[in-house]
Amino acid sequence: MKKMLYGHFREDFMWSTASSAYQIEGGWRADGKGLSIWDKFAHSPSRILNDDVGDIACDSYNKIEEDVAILKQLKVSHYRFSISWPRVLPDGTINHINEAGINYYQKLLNALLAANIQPQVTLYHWDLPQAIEDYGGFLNDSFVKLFRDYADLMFDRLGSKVKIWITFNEPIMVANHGYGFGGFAPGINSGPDTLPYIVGHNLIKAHAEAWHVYNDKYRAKQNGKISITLNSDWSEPRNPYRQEDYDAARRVVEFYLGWFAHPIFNGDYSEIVKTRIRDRSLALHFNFSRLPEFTPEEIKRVKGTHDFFGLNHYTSSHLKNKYLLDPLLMSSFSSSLCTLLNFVLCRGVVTVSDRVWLDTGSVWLKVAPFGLRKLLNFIKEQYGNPPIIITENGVSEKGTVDLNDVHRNYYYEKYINQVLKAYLLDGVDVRGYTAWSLMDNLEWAAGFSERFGFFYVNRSDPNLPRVPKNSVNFYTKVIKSKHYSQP
Ligand code: GBH
Repeated sequence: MKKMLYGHFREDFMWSTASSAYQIEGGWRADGKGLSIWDKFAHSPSRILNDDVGDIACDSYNKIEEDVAILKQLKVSHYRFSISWPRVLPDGTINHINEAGINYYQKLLNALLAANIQPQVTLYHWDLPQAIEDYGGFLNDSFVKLFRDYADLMFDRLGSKVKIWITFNEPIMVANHGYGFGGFAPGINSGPDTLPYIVGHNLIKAHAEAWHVYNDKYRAKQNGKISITLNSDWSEPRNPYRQEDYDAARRVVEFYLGWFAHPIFNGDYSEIVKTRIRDRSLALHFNFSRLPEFTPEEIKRVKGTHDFFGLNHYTSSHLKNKYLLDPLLMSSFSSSLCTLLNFVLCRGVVTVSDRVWLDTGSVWLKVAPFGLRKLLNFIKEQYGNPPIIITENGVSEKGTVDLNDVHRNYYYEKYINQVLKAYLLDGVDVRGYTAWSLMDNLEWAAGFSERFGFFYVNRSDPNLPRVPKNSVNFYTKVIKSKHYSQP
């Protein structure tokens, strides 16, 4: 039997839990807020399971006190939430500032600080102002300046109270699911190989500009840290004795995490990403690669725009090499078929999940704690041993409400123990851990059906009370002991 590890994280370890604006705030038209792409998406038929919408969500817009009270109950040192861009800038531009929206975040920040909870603030967690989308959204490179101006305003108005900033949450989801497969807002289904690369390129440039604004104008007086949050599963070779499976597994992480991490940490896209996309583009009779190129000045501007590595991680899979189907054949598939085949297969691999791994309330999420330790080590080796903040990790349930969520305790126990191993045994510089999520909320296209929260939100009661699940006690115990050991 494997021994559990006993030991301590750093004294200043950040124990956090998270949420995002569209998933919890509601108040979709309150006090001058503009519409976001998720407002529009959710109101289109059949985009979200059961046609759920985030109009009210958990009503956090009107429940600052309740939310801070449950954070206090959890005893977290930090809380990660996001700002709704159209709430503060209804048309996306600084031409029209919605003071009522800024006021909400000021009040939330004040309440958190009064409770001695440090904020970790995400500028963009998927709710683009619809007004920007109407001009092409992330496909239009004026997006870079719009994001820069928005970030500048937030640093100016809120920055004295914030020490941790995150520019974008999971840019790959924005690119692939928003503009490639269409399962997320704005719901554009163009296939995985065209628009997502343009979107990704603009996201990287916008991130870099926000980092530079902070660095040049605010860092000296506000003394905070700013970076980006990337998500990745861990990919384990199906057969580690087969070099081609090993290479395939690695290629997936390089494509997935490396798409964004490589330019930001190492400069430019990695060779493997550049070569593969170029080869496939040429085989499809393009006379250029569909992956945009950075100019040498841009490479310099982007490289090093990080103060930590923000990581979201939930699950792992096994990977087998798969020789690419004939690219012309692939291109003749409808994009919905490509959705089925998915991003990964289009890159020459097949995903298999281990039947031994436990199922959860999300089809994509199998419990495989070892993967987090491996991914942390991958980041340490590939990106120069950066300080890492785990900005999300967690598990869901579905169906009948059971407040005795022992499966969640099990998940957190095993995953946090792997983080401790990475820190103590492998020397990975882990600075914080964030459990997703504070409370049950709108799980994007899955609506309210998948529940990740520590607190159950009773949606049949108009007051939307937050009811603690068993895992509240578990997480609180872990935090209080400041270390982790098997209870
Ligand atoms: C995070 O994304 C988000 O940041 C957070 O807002 C969200 O609530 C949380 O996870 C839980 O999902 O539908 O089979 O194509 C996590 C990464 C990757 C999870 C893509 C959902 C969809 C797989 N996500 N995945 S599928």
